[in-house]
Amino acid sequence: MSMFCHQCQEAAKNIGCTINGVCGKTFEVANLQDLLLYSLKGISFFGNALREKNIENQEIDEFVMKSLFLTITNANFSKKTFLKKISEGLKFRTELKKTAEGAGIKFNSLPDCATFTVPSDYEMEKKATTVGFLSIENEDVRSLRSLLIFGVKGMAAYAEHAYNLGYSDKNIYAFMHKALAASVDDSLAADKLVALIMECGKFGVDVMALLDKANTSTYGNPEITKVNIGVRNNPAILISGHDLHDMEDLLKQTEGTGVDVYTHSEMLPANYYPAFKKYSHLVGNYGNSWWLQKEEFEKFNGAILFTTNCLVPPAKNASYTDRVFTTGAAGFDGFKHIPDRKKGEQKDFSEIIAKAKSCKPPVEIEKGEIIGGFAHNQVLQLADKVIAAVKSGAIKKFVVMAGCDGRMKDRQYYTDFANALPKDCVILTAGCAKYRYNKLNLGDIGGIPRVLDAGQCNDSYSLAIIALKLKEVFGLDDINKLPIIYNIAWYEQKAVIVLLALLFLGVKNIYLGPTLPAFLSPNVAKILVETFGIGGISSVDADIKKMIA
Ligand code: SF4
Ligand code: SF3
Repeated sequence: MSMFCHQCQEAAKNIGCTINGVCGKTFEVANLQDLLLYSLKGISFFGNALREKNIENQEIDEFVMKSLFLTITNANFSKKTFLKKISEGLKFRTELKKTAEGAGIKFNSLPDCATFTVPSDYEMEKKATTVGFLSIENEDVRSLRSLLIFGVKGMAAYAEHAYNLGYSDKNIYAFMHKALAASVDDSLAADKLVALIMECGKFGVDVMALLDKANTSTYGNPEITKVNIGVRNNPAILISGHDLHDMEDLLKQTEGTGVDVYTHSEMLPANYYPAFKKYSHLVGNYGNSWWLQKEEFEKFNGAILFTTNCLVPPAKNASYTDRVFTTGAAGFDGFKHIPDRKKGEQKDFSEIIAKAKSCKPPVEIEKGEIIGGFAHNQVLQLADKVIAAVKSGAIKKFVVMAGCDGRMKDRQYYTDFANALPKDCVILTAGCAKYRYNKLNLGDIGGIPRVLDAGQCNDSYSLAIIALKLKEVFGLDDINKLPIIYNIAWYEQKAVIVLLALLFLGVKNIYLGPTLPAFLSPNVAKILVETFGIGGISSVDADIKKMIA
């Protein structure tokens, strides 16, 4: 075994990747990600203790958040980035240790993550093979800590997008430290870890609310929008990932240059924001969800910018390698990386724009329009219509099909499920899961489209707000009495925080697929089933019978 990673839905054999990642991550990068996480645990060991004395270090809080984001699935594949981050992390750990000693904090003993040293890259790589999740012997403890840490990784991703727009919450940083420190505390019994996982869900709600506030205060509330999926005849840039501040900088810098901008995958919802819709060179969305990028990037012809996940390592003979740029948490040795913006300035995208100008226009792969923009503010404006449709029986059920898409063949289930749903059901979606059914012609119910797309995966928050509003309007005492069913697709760790947030809000009986997480031990899975009614999916027919009944 050269590595062990079990954090995403593609984990080999639904156990874990052990040779290289199914995602394309090399074993070296996987191990270095483990070591970076381990050093963050060491940092948090001190950071958490210091917080009890009200001593905080903003720079280190931000480092922890950004580093966690680097380790989520399909964000960063760059070995040199991880070597650098581990060195930086160990310096921060030393700084915090000194601060703790200076503050008179006494520790009975220090865990290895708080003391280990790696004087060379070689030592670093050697140490990295010993600190992954398999080093936790008890499978239930390993499972609970995994669930907690993967939730925190998703939380960090959303926190960073909010941070990039100038929004942050110290309590969220404090929870990251608390959770990371708890994950090396062998005295914590399982019930304490379960409580922390629930608390993680609470901060999941908070971080999505924070990001919602950051996005909507900066760019306006998403509104119903028809998004063009065809192309124009100009050179162009395709922007992928989730970071709206990058979107803003790119649109500003490309305006008037003759270079068009298209969104890709999770950036599609940028088209719904008033502040972006005003740019006439934002043409629309190109392509589908992340896993189809190898073929679609060949055809796009222009420059491509990854602001976050999901990046797929290119084939050796890919024509587009020199056209791809990364920024923020995204990284791949071989793609050019655009550095962070300096305070108060824009990121410098001039190199991407120059590259785009030398490229041919995109090849058209689709034509037409898709509709979206049904985030909470917009849906609540339609509340009367929606409520009337529910009361008259025109809408029988809402089906939340939010989350992630992925390349497993089994995900055809979601297309078939959407197609097979009775015509009086409306799908509420968010995240790249939508690409499995957002181009089907599912029609509408009295003018309400049968697929309502709220936005990116973090906009699952919108779906929760809508559910809470409906609960209030219908005078119900329990969110589970609403005519809403949850059939959620997961892939990476942002979906883990979304799931924990829904559980914290009291949502029960969520169907989770296409497979249950590899990191759930039988006992932990049992807790989730017995406490929250979480279940897996089976066949479309059987599930429709079960869920719609
Ligand atoms: Fe495997 Fe997923 Fe980990 Fe990649 S992120 S190594 S696919 S479990
Ligand atoms: Fe998709 Fe990667 Fe999760 Fe933001 S882009 S939802 S998988």
